[in-house]
Amino acid sequence: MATARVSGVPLASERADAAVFSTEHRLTGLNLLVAFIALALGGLFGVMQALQYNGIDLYKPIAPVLRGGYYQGLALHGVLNVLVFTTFFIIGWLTFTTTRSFGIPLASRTLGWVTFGVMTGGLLIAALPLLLNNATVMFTFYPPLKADPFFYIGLTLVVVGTWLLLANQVMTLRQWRAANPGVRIPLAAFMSIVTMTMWVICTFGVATEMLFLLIPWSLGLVQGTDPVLARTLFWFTGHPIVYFWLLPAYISWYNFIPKQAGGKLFSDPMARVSFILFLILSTPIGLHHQYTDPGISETWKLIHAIFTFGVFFPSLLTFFNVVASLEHGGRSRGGKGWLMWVFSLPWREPSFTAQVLAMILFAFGGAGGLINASYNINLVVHNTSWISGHFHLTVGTAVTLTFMGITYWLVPHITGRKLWSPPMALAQAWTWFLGMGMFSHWMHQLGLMSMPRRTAIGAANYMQPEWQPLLPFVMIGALIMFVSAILYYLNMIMTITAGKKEAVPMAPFARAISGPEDSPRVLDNFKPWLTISFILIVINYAPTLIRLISTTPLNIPGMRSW
Ligand code: HAS
Ligand code: CU
Repeated sequence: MATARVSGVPLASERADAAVFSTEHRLTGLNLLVAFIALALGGLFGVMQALQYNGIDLYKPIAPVLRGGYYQGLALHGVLNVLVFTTFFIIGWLTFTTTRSFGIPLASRTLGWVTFGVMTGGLLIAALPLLLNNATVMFTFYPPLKADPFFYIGLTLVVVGTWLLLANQVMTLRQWRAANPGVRIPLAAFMSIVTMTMWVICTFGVATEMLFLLIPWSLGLVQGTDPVLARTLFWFTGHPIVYFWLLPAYISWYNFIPKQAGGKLFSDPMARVSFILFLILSTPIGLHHQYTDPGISETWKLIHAIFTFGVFFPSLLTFFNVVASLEHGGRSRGGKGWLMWVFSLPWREPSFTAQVLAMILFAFGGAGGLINASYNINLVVHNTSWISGHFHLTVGTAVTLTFMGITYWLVPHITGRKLWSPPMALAQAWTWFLGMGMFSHWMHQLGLMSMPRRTAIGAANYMQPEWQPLLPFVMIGALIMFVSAILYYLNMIMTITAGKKEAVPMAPFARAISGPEDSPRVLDNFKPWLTISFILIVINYAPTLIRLISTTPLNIPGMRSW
C-alpha cells in the first residue's frame, strides 16, 4: 500500500472487479474492433501499392468493386490507417487508461456511448463516398481536389465525437478530485487528459477548414475556395495529429512498459514535464509541412522550423526516461554490465517485445524528422518517398506496433480470454519490425533518388533505371508485413472466439523510482500551461492566418483529377 500511495496510483483500480468497469471495457472493445477492421482493410491497399510499384497490378481484378484503381486505394489506405485506425484505437485506449488509472468509471457512461455513436456514424457517412470513388482526395484532402460533401461532413463528425471524450474525462477528474483532495493526479490519467486537451485545441484548425471552407464549397454554397488558407488550417491540426497518435503509445511506454520490463519508471516528474511540453509545443509548428507553399512568409516558416526543433525535446526526455526504466528492469532481473542488461529483458513476452521493437524503429523515424524539419534540407526530401519512409517508422511502427503490443494484454483482459498463441504474437512483432524496417529503409533511399510519393510508380513513364533495382525490396518489406498482419489477425480472432476462458488481470501500472511527490504541483494545474499554449499559437499563427483570411478571394474552382 505504501508504494501505491507514494506513486499516487490507486492499486484498487488494478484489483477492482472487472465488472465495475464492464461498460468502459465494452466501449474500449468496440472502439478497438472498429480500429482493427479499418487497419486490416487499409493495410491490404498498402500491400497492393508496393506490388504496383513492381508492375503487379491487382487493381484490375477488383475494378468491379473499386473502379478508382491505385489512387482510390491510396485514399482508402491513408484514411483508414492514419485517421480511422488511430482515432478509434486512441479513444478506446484513453477511455481505459483514464478510468482504470483514476479507479472510477466514466462520469457519464451515456456520453461515452454518444461519443462512440457520433464517431461511428461519421465514419459510415464518410466511408460511402470513399468507396464510391467520390472522395479520392487522400487523407490530407487538399483543395482544389473536391470530394463529395458527405466525406467532409462524416470526418467532421468523427472529430466532434472525439471532443466528447475530453468532456467526459474532465467530469471524471472532478469526481475523482472531490473524493481524493490533495492527491496528485495519477500519471496515466494525467497523460490521457493532456493528450485529449492538446487534440481538442489543435482540431480547431481542421474544424474551421471543414465548416467554413470545404463543406460550403462542396455543397455548392460558395463558388470557390483558397488552397493556401485551407492547407494552413489543415496543418494547424495535421502536425499535432501526429502527437495525438504518438502520445497514447508513450502512455503505454511510461505507465506499463517499465513494470513489464521488471522494474520501475525512472522519473514520474520528467514524464509529466514531457507531456506538458507536448501540450505547449505541438500546435505552433504546422508550417513545417508547408515550406514549399507560396503565399506564406519565409520568416514564419523559419520560426516554425525553430519551434519544431523544440518539440524534439520532449521526445528526447522520453527516450532517456524509457531507456533508463528499461535498464532498471534489466538490472532488477539480474542483468549486468554496461549493455548486457538488455539481454535480461523479457524478450519472450510479446506485448513487451512488440513495444520495444517499436521504440527502436522510432529512434530512426525521429531522427529523420529532424531532417524533414530543417527548412533547407526539407527541399531535398519534400514530396518524395522519403516522407512515406518517415511516417511508416513513426505512425506505422512506433504507434501501430505499440498499439498491437498493448492488445496482447488488453484484449485478453477485457474479453476474459487468454491470448491464443504467445509464440505467434512474438513472431508477429519481429516480422512487423523486419518488414517495416526494410520497407522504410528503401523508401527513404528512393526518396533521396527523387522518387515522388503518392504516385503509381509502376505505371509512370518517367521510371528511372536506378529506382528499378530497389523497388523489389520495398515489395518484400510489404509482403513480410502482410505475413505479420495475418499472424496478428489470426491470433486475435482465435483469442476472441476460442481463447481459454479465464480472468486475465490488466498489466499493472508501473511504480516510479522518483514519484509524483518529487514533481512540482503546478504541473497538475492545467491553467498556466494552457495559457502558454494559447499565447504561442496566437503568436505563431495569427499573423499568417489573419493575412490569408483578409486577402482571400475564395475564387479557386474545385477539380476532380480522378
Ligand atoms: Fe513527422 C511529415 C517532422 C515525428 C508522422 N510526419 C510527416 C508525415 C507524417 C508524419 C504522417 O518537419 C507526412 C504528412 C503528409 O502526408 O504530408 N516528425 C517530424 C519531427 C518529429 C516527427 C521533427 N512524424 C512524427 C511522428 C509521427 C509523424 C511521431 C507519427 C506518429 N514530419 C516532420 C516534418 C514533416 C513530417 C518536417 C514534413 C515533411 C514534408 O516535407 O512533407 C519528431 O517529433 C520526432 C522526435 C522523435 C525522436 C525519437 C525518440 C525515441 C524514443 C524511443 C527510445 C527508445 C528506444 C528503445 C530507442 C527524437 C522515444 C531502446 C531499446 C533498448 C532495448 C534499450
Ligand atoms: Cu509535422
